[in-house]
Amino acid sequence: MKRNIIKIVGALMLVFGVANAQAGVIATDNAYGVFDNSSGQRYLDVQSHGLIADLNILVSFAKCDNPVLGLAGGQCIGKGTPYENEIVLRLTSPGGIKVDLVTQDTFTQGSTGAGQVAVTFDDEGAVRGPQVQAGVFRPVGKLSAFDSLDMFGRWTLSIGDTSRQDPLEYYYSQLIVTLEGEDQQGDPAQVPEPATLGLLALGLAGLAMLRRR
Ligand SMILES: [Ca+2]
Ligand SMILES: [Ca+2]
Ligand SMILES: [Ca+2]
Repeated sequence: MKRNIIKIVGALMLVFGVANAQAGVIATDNAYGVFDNSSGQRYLDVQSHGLIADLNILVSFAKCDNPVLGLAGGQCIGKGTPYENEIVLRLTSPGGIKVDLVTQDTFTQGSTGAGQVAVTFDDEGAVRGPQVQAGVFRPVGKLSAFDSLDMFGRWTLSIGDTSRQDPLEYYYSQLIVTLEGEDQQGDPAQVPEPATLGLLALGLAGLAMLRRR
């Protein structure tokens, strides 16, 4: 009996440990779209609560000379100027705080186009180059504006292309969050959560009661 209780407490702690390690992708959108002298929105719905220690967002897109790449993505087909200066991306929190990721003229017109790329916008990322490239880069605004907010609710990614021709293609996005109490690598912090401590106390109390019997 005592051994069973130890097993149960151990299993519960394991479950809580795993649930606590939720840094990483907390919401994804995959609704492909083409924007050309137009704008639109994509929604990233976060179902659980937690205070944000750090938030990054990955956006996969393509900005090529005509024609569009379509769902297949890949390299640019047209080899002319991709007009990367037309790209606009902005993230808005459930409570309405807006952070610009890319604005008009953040990038130069570009030369031949990078094809479909995945760019992670991260305050702690590298300094942006003049042209679109895949990687981890600092956004125009500061994503730290979202720090210590509850992540729960509907996040909005606004996507725009500011001029005709050479459409912006959107593929997918991911909201990546480290919660308070987790370290910046996304592992659970070494300090046990109160909930885990509570469980441990319950387990120990159970053991003590058994022993008394
Ligand atoms: Ca940060
Ligand atoms: Ca970050
Ligand atoms: Ca355009």
